[in-house]
Amino acid sequence: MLYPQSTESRTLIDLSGIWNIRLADEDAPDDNLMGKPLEQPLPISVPASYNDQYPGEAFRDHYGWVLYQRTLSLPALLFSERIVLRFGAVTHHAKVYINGTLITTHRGGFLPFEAEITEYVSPGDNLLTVAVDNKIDYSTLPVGSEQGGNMLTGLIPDMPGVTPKKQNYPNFDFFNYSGINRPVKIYTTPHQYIRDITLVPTVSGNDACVSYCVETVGEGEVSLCVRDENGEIVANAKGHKGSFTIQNVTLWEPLSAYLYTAEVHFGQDQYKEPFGVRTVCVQGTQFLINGKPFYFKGFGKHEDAPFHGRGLNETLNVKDLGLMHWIGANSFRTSHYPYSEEMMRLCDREGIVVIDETPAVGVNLNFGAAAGGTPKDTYKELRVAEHHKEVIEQMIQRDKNHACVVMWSIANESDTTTYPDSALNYFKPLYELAHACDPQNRPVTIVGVQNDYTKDKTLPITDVICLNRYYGWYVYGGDLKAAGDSLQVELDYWQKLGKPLMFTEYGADTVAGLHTITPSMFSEEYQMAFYKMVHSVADCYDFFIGEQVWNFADFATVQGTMRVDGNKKGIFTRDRRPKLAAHYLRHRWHQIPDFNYKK
Ligand code: GCB
Repeated sequence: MLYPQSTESRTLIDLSGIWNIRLADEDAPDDNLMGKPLEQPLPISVPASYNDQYPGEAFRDHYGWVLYQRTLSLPALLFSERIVLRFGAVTHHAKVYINGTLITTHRGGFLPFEAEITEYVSPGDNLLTVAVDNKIDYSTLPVGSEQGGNMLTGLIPDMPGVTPKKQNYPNFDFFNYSGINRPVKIYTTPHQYIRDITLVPTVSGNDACVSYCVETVGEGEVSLCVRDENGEIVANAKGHKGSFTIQNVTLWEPLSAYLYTAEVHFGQDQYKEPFGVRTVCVQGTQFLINGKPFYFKGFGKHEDAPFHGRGLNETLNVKDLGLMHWIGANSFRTSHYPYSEEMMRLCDREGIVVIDETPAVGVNLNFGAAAGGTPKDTYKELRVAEHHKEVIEQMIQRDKNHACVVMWSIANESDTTTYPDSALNYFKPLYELAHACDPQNRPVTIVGVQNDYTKDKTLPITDVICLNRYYGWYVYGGDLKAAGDSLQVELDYWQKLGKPLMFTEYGADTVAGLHTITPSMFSEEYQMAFYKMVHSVADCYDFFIGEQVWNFADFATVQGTMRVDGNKKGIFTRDRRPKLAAHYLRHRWHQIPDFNYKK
């Protein structure tokens, strides 16, 4: 799906601003009432999560549907064109009505969707209503408890007369921020239009050969004009499919980005797709970018900020990438869902390398909030298989042209060891699907949870072994010697597989400002000692090709005994102040080259 833009043939209207909102019920709203103005609505900022915009549990812990509404005032001059309404992301399920008519629905809270609305709108005022459901359960990604019930059952007997409030219990460790989290836009195209563009670069010597495919609707000829960053034409092509050559190409390199623009013409329509030329592949135990062994230095992150929640915050995106440059990082993973298109475009431009992850988190009923009792076969109990395919397809479809994306992560911390065959049967087709969907055929991974790795049959089929490891925190917390020794035992095990391995998470909760002479858990000194311990082990292994620490910054989670005002494993605080470990990592990462760190 193309990112909406204004060109010589397309008009773009951004609907960001103050909308109306009304909290609704657990059950879907009555379609027949969606053409009426909301009763006693409150103002709400879009895009942003609604949870932190008002004080009180009603907003923060809302369970179920909310109704958003605004007037769409459309100029008459748009009406000779095709008019499209597009949502960057609505978390988690949306029903969209115009003037009371249901025009589209979408499930999944982190990917865009759109609908042509030409027939449903008239010049002047129209009423746009968006019903949004934030319920998570065994059928959603991410996974939550069924029916808003607390997953921690069995600790106490049933208490007669006690009815716990219904709320979302995430089977994952981040707050279930909800609402219209990304921009809503209207754009026009001519009636015969460009639907999609696919670009696949290869490099040979000093030149790039880029094969392309332009999908269109209607009759007509396609032509492409490719410009460099100075606006000079470097290649031309004609036809829906084909290839063009860029001579003396400037490569897109990590931290040294270069973007070309493919200006595509079809009839009256024009679209400008930025793209970078770089190659990615796994060879033996190395991860090659532009044919050179790359070493990942960076973070697992979140889209998370005070007030905005998970809503698009472009100031914060610029700030975060600035901090990555400051600290010497070159990469991050979009833990645990695809990030905004705006962030992906920024990473293309800034040369930040991205591991792009689906929202498949919590696919594990023997872990976290779901754990306890007899072991469960996650893949028999959850109802996410079809939706999991959908999110893989939609994520790759959205992000396929981004130079910054070098690998797809199709899940975070699924249960791969309680019923190893069940997990393998579930994941093998998904792994193959991801490869089949990607025209650039990037490596595909599944991020592994700390477990009895010797039983795991799933991770070994992936292209890069990506591990989340908490030796020194959840395992051997406070005993960094035992932690380091166990880490070594585990790395010795994986080394035999002959594939590259990296850490996609490792970290320790750290309360900013808490200092101890002798490093002890939760202090800034312990966080630094923890990282030094892991690095002293990992640096000894050539097949260890990257370190992404957990987390870039402190972030909000559900309330609970495990979290004091959220997860505190940030290298930066939630307001982006550095903890002690930030200075240590900065020193280390500026000394580690992006390429050829390991032999
Ligand atoms: C993990 C999860 C991440 C959590 C982290 C933690 O393994 O992937 O979502 O936040 O651990 O801090 O416990």
